[in-house]
Amino acid sequence: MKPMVQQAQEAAAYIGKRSGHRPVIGLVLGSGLGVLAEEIRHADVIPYEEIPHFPVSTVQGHAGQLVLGELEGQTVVAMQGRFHYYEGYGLDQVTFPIRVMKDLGVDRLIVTNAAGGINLDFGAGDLMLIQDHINLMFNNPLFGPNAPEWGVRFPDMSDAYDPSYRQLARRVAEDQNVSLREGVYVGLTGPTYETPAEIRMLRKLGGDAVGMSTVPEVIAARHAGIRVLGISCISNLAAGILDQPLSHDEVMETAEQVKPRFIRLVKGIIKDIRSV
Ligand code: R1P
Repeated sequence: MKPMVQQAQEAAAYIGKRSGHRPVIGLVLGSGLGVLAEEIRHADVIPYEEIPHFPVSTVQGHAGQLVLGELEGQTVVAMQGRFHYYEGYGLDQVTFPIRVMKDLGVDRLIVTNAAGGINLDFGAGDLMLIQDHINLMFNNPLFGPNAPEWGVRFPDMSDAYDPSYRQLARRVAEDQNVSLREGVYVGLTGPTYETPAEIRMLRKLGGDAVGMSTVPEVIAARHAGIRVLGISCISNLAAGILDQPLSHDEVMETAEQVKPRFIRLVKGIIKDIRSV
């Protein structure tokens, strides 16, 4: 097998041939949130299976295609569908698209996800600005020999979620009169949802929301020197808070309701993200 660095270069070269857009902003769209990509103008859509070395999406609500084009005057590349560890991919594969984005010229990334609310003040349908994360996947996409072409051996994670971007997001939310929560995202492997006891533990550890993605992508992005903004859509309150079972259908339904607010907020952020 070819080294991942070369695989990413080949994937980026293929995308560069398929599209004339030269994106500088990357978007990872979470469960049910892929609809944002429909706002992209002059879009070139490339199904993942056509891109050399790219994994394919297997989860409902993740279309499995890259969308390149213009959004709010910026050239973007959006992942309409991401990869998760629980799908059986290694974290190097989960984060492969981030490497490809970097090779395409992306230096800013907006990651989004659907997450369960741990913080008892949160409600379903809230949007949460990710302040920081806790990696409870017991793995790291940087395990193994370091690729110096991609980044340093020991990346700093103290400001993984860019403070200036967070400030921008707060300002945009205020201008739009949208309530924006803020908190710590905890990344677990899934695919089971958490137990009530696990949720109590995560709350004690300082988590506000929980999900099965985002953390590896953000680690890879920071390794590559990409600045990151993260937004969680609180799709439900996590196990044990309300007396009801959790389901992916509910996650998708909430994403559907949040859609207009989510789209407006992210577009507002994209409009100004190059100026901060
Ligand atoms: C569970 O309903 C799924 O929704 C979230 C979880 O991580 C899990 O994959 O998806 P995203 O994180 O991709 O939004």
